Parts: sequence; structure tokens; C-alpha cells
Amino acid sequence: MKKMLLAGALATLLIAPFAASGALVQFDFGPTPSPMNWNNVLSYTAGVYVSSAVDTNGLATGMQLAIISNFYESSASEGLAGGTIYPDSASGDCLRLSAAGEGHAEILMSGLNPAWSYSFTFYAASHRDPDRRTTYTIGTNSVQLEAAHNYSNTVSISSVSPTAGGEILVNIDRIDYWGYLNVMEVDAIPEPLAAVPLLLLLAWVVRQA
Ligand SMILES: [Ca+2]
Repeated sequence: MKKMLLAGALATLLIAPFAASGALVQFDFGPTPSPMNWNNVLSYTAGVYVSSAVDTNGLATGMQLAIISNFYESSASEGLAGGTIYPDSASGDCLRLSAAGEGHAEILMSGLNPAWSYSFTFYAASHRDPDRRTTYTIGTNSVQLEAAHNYSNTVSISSVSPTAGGEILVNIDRIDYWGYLNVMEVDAIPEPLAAVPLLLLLAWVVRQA
């Protein structure tokens, strides 16, 4: 009986990390906030804007977002309404980079689990004409996106490991005169290998019971 209880406790330990599996966290950039479980970043200047982001189920993740190198502006009108993948409150406004000022911005994500990997998806949209391309860089991985009339395209960087301190730095750079960030999604993926020692222990306990 004691061993069965132990096996049950170990099973709970084993399953617990996977309860958060696939937790998706959505950030909306620009002056117009999105409702429900979006995490809103209204300003373009340096500062901590989300101290514990919620996932799409409204659960607190402990994930923090800070702008550590500021954008050029936060614009309510330079995005694109009528996009097909996000609400207008998210696609219709944006943070922008400009050749007239700040052409490079940095976002520091912290409070991440060093044992997990994270996937980042970026969305940039503008109602104006090309070229309005932006580069998003994490470590040595870079992706680019054209914002002009972009109703549905996104770009992603997958399998990003945080530092031992639980941080990931995102760099955003304009390619043309204007650069954009309207939406960022972070998908937290628990590392399956972390469960292997627990699996072996559970198997041993069950064998002994
Ligand atoms: Ca918004």
C-alpha cells in the first residue's frame, strides 16, 4: 500500500510538468490593448511591461517581458485592420522602428524555465505599401517579415533555450525605412528528457510493489 502511494506520488510528479505543455502566451504591441488573455505592451520606451504573463487559458506563467532598448514609437494607426489571424486590437496598432530614429530595439524575456525550450512567432502588419521589412533575431537565428498589407504571414524561431538564469533576448531591426512589431507569441515546451529519470524511478517502484 505504501509503495502504491509512493508510485502515485511519483506519477503526479511526472505528469505535473506536462500540465503546462504547449502553454501559449500572446503579446500585443501598440497603444490599443486587446482584451481577455492577451498581454499588452502599450509603450515603446524601456521598461518592464508584463511582470507575469498569462497564457491563452489565463494562467500566470511567471514570464516577464521588458523592453531594454526602445523602439521609435507606439502607433495606434500604422498597423493593419482586418487581418485573418489576430483581432484588430492586436493587428491594427504596433511598435515601430525608423530610419529617422531608433532602428533597433531589444526585448528581454525572463522568468523562463532553463530546462524548457521556447518557440517565438512574430507578426508585423502595416496598411501602407512595401517595402516595410523587419528582422527578428534570437542568438544566431534571424527571420524576416514584410509588414505591408500582411494579413496572415508570420515568422518563427523555434527550439530556443533560455540562459541558466531563465532569459532570452529578442533583437528587432528595421531593414527598410520602417520596421514593425504588432504581435509576438511564445510557446513554452517542457523538455521531455527531464522526465526520463522520473520514468525510470517510477518503473522501479512499480516493480517493487
Ligand atoms: Ca494592440
